[in-house]
Amino acid sequence: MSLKELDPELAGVLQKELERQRNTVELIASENFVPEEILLVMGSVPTNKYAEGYPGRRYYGGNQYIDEIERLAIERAKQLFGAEHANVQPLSGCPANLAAYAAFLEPGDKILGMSLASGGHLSHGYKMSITGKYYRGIAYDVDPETETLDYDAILEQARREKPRMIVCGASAYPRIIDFKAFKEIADDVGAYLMADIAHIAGLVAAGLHPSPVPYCDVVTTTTHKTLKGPRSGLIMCKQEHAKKIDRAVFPMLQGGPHEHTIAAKALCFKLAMRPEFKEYQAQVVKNAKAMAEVFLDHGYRLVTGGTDNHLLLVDVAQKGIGGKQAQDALEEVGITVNKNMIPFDKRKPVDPSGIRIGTPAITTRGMKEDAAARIAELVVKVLENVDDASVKERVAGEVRELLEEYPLYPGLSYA
Ligand code: DSN
Repeated sequence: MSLKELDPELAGVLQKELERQRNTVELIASENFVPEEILLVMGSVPTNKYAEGYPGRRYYGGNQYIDEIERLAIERAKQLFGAEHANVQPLSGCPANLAAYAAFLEPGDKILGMSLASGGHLSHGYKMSITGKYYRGIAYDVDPETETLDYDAILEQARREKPRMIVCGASAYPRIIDFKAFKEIADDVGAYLMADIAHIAGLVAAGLHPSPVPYCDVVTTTTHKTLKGPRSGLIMCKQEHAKKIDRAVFPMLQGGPHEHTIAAKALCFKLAMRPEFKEYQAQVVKNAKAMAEVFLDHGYRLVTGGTDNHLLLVDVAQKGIGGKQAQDALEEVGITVNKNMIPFDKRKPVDPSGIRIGTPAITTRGMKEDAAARIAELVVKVLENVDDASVKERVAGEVRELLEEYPLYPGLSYA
């Protein structure tokens, strides 16, 4: 029986989501489209299996092939990132971060992480997150003038605050992060150093962004952003911390690992070692730069003045538009972005001053600089005519026309 016959209601909604993905320009910097083979593996039979423990040390029988799958994922993750140890069981980014803290810290210990407005993440010790309730989160900001990381200022703050752990890595920072500089700061104050490379993991794997692995006690990431794998997480660390990390993931925080997703991660890591992956990541960066140029040409202010990676932050408030208004107007024409705080934002997170734009998803669809620039022109047209229905209608038509050249999952159907 087909899914459509078994559950027409669900099949219908899945089809609508597929069509939405096909018919919109996806510019959310943390999103991507996985290869169909990853979709296939995510829907595979290891989902039926309980496998608490680690390869060779399971609490359930019947895990001989599951062990092989998990070992493949571990070995490939280590090879891809040059890591001494990898734990492939974290369910996603926040659980990976919590496990990293749980491995190294006691409740109440101080974490020094990047502030949300500067581009940090909730799970880096923010008060609304469990990481800010169990641990004491202190935030560093970027430099108010350049909006880039000021390593001297962070060093001073670290000397003052004496954190037990320093967290580097960001969700909305368009520039290169100097992990070596962070290591020097961590060593100076005797703190552990953690990097959360969820956003830039693909660039790091491709050698297009310096790797934190040689410098950090622990490195966490999601696997579904620039890395283009299943929605999941990964922790890497030095061998000396391996036991601590493994124990923090299981049994401290998680139960049965999602081995079907671990299988998909094994495939993702293999694909990330291919030359095509490196070319893809290089194109992601080129596309982001091409978009940045268009915004600058139209007089828009970009946070830090541009980008070195897969994303840019456009200060729309400077043009008299709220981040939410910009996001909504773009959604109307079939362009998806997210509203985002900018450093030292004077507006509230629900309607901040910026929008964040990323190129991983459009690059996966095959777009190069010309298409990226064309999209940026369409974004500008909408931002300059947020209340003009006829302009938005014309842009929506152009969006549909453009997307026809870049089919997504052409053979897939749920309905
Ligand atoms: N939600 C991710 C992002 O958009 O950056 C981070 O968790």
